[in-house]
Amino acid sequence: LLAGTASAQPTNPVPALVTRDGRHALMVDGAPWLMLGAQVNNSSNYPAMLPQVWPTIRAMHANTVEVPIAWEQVERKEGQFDFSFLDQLLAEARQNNVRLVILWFATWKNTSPNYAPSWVKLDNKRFPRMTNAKGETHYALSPHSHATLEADKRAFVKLMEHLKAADPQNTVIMVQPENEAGTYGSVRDFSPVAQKAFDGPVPQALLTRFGKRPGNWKTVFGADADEYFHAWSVAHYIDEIAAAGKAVKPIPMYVNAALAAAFGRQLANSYASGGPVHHVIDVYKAAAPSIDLVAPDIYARDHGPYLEYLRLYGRPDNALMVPETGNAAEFARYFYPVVGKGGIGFAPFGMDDTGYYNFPLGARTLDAATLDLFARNYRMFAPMMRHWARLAFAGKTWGVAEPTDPKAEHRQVMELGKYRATATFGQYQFGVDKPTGNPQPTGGLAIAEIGPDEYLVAGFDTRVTFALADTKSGRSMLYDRIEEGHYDAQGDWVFDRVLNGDQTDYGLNFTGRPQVLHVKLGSYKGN
Ligand code: N0T
Repeated sequence: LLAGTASAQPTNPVPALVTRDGRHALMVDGAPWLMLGAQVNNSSNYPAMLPQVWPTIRAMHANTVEVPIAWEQVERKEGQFDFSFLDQLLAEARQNNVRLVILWFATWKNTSPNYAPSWVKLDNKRFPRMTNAKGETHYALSPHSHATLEADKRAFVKLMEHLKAADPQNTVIMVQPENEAGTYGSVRDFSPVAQKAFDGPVPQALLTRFGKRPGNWKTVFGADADEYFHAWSVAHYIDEIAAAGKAVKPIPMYVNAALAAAFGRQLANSYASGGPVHHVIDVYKAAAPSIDLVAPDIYARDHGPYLEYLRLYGRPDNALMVPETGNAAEFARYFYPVVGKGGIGFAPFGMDDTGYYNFPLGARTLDAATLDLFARNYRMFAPMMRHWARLAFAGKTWGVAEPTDPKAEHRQVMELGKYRATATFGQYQFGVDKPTGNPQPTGGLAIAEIGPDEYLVAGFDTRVTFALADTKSGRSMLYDRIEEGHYDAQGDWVFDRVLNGDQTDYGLNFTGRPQVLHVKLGSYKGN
């Protein structure tokens, strides 16, 4: 319209992970975003499969889909690149009004090089595999090969260049370089080149992070030396790839972990050693400054370990995100502690209709009833996800999932500051009976503080009561006003009715109906 108004054109900020006061937000289009995610099956990364992806994604009401892009698919012949699937994926994601997370399956996919092109995975001479402690060839590619790193990096940079050109609207909001990196069956690479590095000095960044004095790996880290060395080597390799990609387009990048046991310490050759398991998060932080966060793939069904993983990975220096979780019914409720702890995203794995089910990790079959347990959460949260993400970034959210440990007595407590909320599971709505748990563990509840003495409360298959946290205040709490309503497509609150009487006198009941409440609490002197 006018010359020199270029700066007045609408800008499209690149997605970013921001941290403030030890809390995190994934900024998408300039505001915090809550990833109501889903990950497709591994081999759904071809155009012919997409018609079997979108119906499931739509049924879930997901707003973000995680899809692999494989090195073998974009560079089948060395130096010849083909991003036609990515183009198709971008177009169809936009039609379906969802954002994307790209999973770069390359040097390591569940630790193996199966997704590397044939010219890589069949050429041990040029792209060496690791050597185990016995001197035998190990299946995994070595993180100490410069040639492998350069080849992977070159393809990844091409991918990011393509994204930069083909995705000015940032349909892709995050990228995951590699997938479940690390190594099964050998704690580290014992090849001569690796051994030489192992006998050499520990890098300064790691010494600083751990407050250690200089030395070689064994003298500095003792029993942890082998695994820390491997974690450093793998993380550093991925960091170089991520940094080169970010130099093209600086969108958030994360790595996902095939987890070690939540409690206790296993032998390092019994899990993906060198991957971002919880006890090496600090190694990753030192080795991979270009990686925005490390994330747990949680397939543990039990409440205890699940919550422990959330605790281990949700840190002031590490945003909580669950990029993969089981798609069996009992995983759906874990959405609530994730969003309650300010998590930026949650994604069940295997969400398409291509006929593969990774039981016992996930569902035996993804039937409609199972799918709907995930869908009901997203349906309810979709219109308020921006609102929720802002509140989470401000540290004003809580959430619980139905526990299965008998010691928990079907009860979870949330300390909200001035108030305490107690959630119980498997009780009649009148609330005089003891909680016995739901027929299957489906209960989940999230609470956000939206104003003084006022809370947004939403969930399913849960009862909740509020009380003053200070039981000796000489005051009694009452429900001043409880509004039931919903958020509209613009994210504004729409009042439907006031809850009172039986609906509030004995506690608030969340059933299988989607229910969002605004609960205003009050108190009076006397008890
Ligand atoms: C996950 C998924 C996919 C015997 C498994 C979990 C995804 C990857 N890996 O369906 O392969 O790409 O990130 C590995 C869990 C191993 C447990 C072995 C139990």
